[in-house]
Formats: sequence, C-alpha cells, structure tokens
Amino acid sequence: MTLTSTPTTDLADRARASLDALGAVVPEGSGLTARTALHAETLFDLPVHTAAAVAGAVERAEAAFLAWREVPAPRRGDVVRRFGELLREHKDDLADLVTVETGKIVSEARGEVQEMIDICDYAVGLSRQLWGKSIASERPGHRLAETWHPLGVVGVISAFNFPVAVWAWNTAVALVCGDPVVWKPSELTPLTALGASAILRQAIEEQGYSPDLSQVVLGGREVGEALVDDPRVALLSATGSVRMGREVGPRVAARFGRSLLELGGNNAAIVAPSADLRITVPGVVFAAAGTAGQRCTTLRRLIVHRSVKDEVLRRLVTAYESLPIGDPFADGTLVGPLVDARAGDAFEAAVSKAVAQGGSVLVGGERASVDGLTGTFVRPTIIDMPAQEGIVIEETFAPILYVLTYDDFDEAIALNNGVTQGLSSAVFTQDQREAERFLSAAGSDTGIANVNIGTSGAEIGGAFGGEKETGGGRESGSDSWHAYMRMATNTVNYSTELPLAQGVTFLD
Ligand code: UN1
Repeated sequence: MTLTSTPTTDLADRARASLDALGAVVPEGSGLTARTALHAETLFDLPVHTAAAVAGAVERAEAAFLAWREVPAPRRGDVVRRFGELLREHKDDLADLVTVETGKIVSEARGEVQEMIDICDYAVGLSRQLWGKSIASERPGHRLAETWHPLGVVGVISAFNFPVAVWAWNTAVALVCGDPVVWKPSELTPLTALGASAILRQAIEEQGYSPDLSQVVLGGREVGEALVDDPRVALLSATGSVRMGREVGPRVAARFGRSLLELGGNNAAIVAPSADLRITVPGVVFAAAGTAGQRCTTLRRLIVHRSVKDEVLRRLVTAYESLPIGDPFADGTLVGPLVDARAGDAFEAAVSKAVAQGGSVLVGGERASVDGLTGTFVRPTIIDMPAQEGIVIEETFAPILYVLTYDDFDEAIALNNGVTQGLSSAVFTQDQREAERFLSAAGSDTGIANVNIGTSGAEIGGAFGGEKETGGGRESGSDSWHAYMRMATNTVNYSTELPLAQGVTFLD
C-alpha cells in the first residue's frame, strides 16, 4: 500500500514555517546541510561550529553555571515548567520538524514531543526533591549526611533517531540539578535541534536567566571531539554507536570527566508456549517494525518456543504484509523511510549476510518504492535463522527481525543474553515462574527487562539505559539524576568533644 507524497519544496517551506513558529533563527552559512528523510534531496545550508566556537560555548556555559548553581532548585524548576508549557503549545511544530528530518510517522513524532513534556513534568517535581540521606553516626553529638550539589557543564551528544527526546531527558534533569547544557545534535537533525532549543531559551529568558544555560553547537566529529576533550565539561552524555562510545568513554575518563553512555542495543523477546498471542503479535510488530526499526530499543531477535513457532510466525507475517509503508505525514502510514541511503545499504547488506548464513526470509527483505518520494524505503523483514551468530549478533539500524527457536526456557535466556549489547529485552508468557525467572538475577542481563510488552516505548519515569556494550549509563527517571550532581558527605560535630572515628586516640 502506498500513501500520498509531499514534495521537497513543500518540506522546506514546512520546516521554515515550524522554525518560525518556534522562534528559531536559522543561522546563515555552509558546511552542514539540512535534509529530509523523505527525499534524497537536501533542504538548505547551515553553518558548522569550529572547535574554537565550541570552546567559547563551553566558556559561556561555565560562566552561567556559577550563577545557576546558586538558584534554588525549585526556581530552576520554574524554567523547566515553562519549557513544558511551550512544548505543549508547539507540539505540532516540533513534531513536524522531527518528521521532516527523520521520517518518523506523525503519531511517533508527536509521541517524541510528548516524551519531552513528560520529562519536564518529572523534572519539575524532582526540583523539589534532590534529596540526600542522613546516616547514623557512630559518634555522639555528630550528624552524618550526604548533600547533592550541581555538577557543572553537561555536554550532550545525541543521535538522529530521537533527535529531541533524548536531549530533553538530559536537559530537563540537568537544569533542575543546576547544570547548563551544550548540545551537539546529530548532523542529520540540526533543524529539530534549533527548533527545540529556541523554545527552551525563550523559557530561560522569560524567567530572567542567562540563555547560555542552553546552547547548540552544530557539526560533525570535530565538534563532538571538542566537547569530549574539554575539561570544563563535567559530564558528557552521549547516545550513539558502540564504536562512538568506545572512543568517547576512554577520552573522557582520561581527563577524569564523567560520561553517560547510551549505545547500541540488540534486543530480544522470548515467546513462550503460554504467550497470549493477541498481545504478543501487536507487541512484537510495534517493537520490531515501529520507527522503521530505528530505535535503540527496537526488537531485533525473536526467540520462539518450537511448539508455537509456526502459529506465531504465520500471524506475524500476515501483520507485516499489511503494514502501510509510505509518506510519514500521510494518515495511516505506519512505516516511513529510513533516515538516509546509507541506512538502506546497511539493510540490504544485513539481509544478504543473513541469507548467506542460512537464514530464510519470511517476509520483506527488499526495498519498497513510494510514489513521489525519493527517500529510502524498505519492507519490514522477518528472517528465520538457524543459529545466533554472524549478522544476528550485530545491531543493524533497520526493521529486520531475526527468529531463533528454543526448546528449554534456560536456553532462551542464554540466547537473550548471548550478545554483547544489553539494552532491552522482553518475555511474552503467562507462566509466572518463567516471568519471574526472566526478571531474576539469573535471568535477562539487560538494563530494561519487560513482561508481556515489547522492548521499546519505555516511559520516562523509569531509568533508561543498558549494560555491557550499551555503556552502563542511566538517563531519564528513577535516580538517574545522581549522574548530573556531585555528592558531598558531611560530618557535623555539634558536641563539645572531639571523638575520632574507629576509636582512634590522638593528642588525648
Ligand atoms: C532511543 O532509541 O534512543 O523506549 C531511545 C523507547 C523510547 C526511547 C528510545 N522511549 O523506545
């Protein structure tokens, strides 16, 4: 099924109209091109920042930090509350930019902005918490406590697939924690970044604070490196490939900076014999084919019990065959384009490798053409694999679901854990023993582990992140805010004696 198409000229106008509505000034210059996933053509030129310009941004952020850290946290929360209000007002403007640049369907683009609004609400509440523990002291007349203080400048490097939500998770929390943010968005999504940051800066200025609390630096590798290596960047929060994380982590550690890494996923779902297929099938389809397979939480491996395999696959193939592929702006489209031509090449290469490894393509496996659009469209794909090796243990950012078969539940858990990435996982079962075993210490080893829902679409209230090569960072809810603050342990002696800890005597 093919749905209507929007020409490039309309998209450029649409992007400019959204940017105007968001109050974003599009800087003049060249070095970076704004582009759209819907067409192979570009929209318009943008300037890139030099390393010196990044250093200038960090310097201004550092200056803003010195004042911001002394603003009471609930007042810092006022800025984030206003940002959330502006996001509600401009939801469609920002969602439009997300669709133009990434090709995400309208409902998911709006969902992404909703995720920003949700984290703002969360951070506003957090601004009245930021609590520390009070600990029992062994000494009379002494109080032992922990205090959380602002950390410093936070550098954010974000990926194209969640061009604004992941920045917002970091920024809403960083701001209430007392930290300014310097943001390097993906080179594929500069417009969305300019739009989102314009309304945050409006919120900051309306409340009378320095706009240097939120800055955007545009460009590629050099811009990222300038943030990574700047000793004034106290925390570097980076979302992207394992390859990127392998470079960023050690470089930040070498200067004793902190990093928060959100890297690749190769997420699995186990389908047990008792699985309720009425929720399993839509759960799997959304997780594997939603966002055209371009979430780090996308479901990439389906581990199915032999006894239900035929039925599960029959239903999945039927669902896949009727997935509407097309213009992400059109009503009814569920699968939009991949972000660019390179992603299409990676999709084709992965399918060929899987087939060479003995996989059989059950549905999809090829590109799709959409009338009037020159972007890269592919058919969501399911490939039955003989073993978990080769291409199956790699993350390909495309809608390819590999099927593996199991007989014994422990074997399924071993397959789930048998990859180097550790972001998200799920089990579909009605057997409580299986569900609990999956969630236990001996179960799934991922940072997100779900029962009877898919691997993607996490809410912001929980901490988001994963283990192993996913990088170990946690963002968004729960106590992820600790990463954005420094903790001091305070011992206060309000007695008239000076007892030493551990019973040590000195000068007695
Ligand atoms: C990502 O793919 O980088 O859980 C983030 C999810 C979304 C966020 C994904 N809330 O799928």
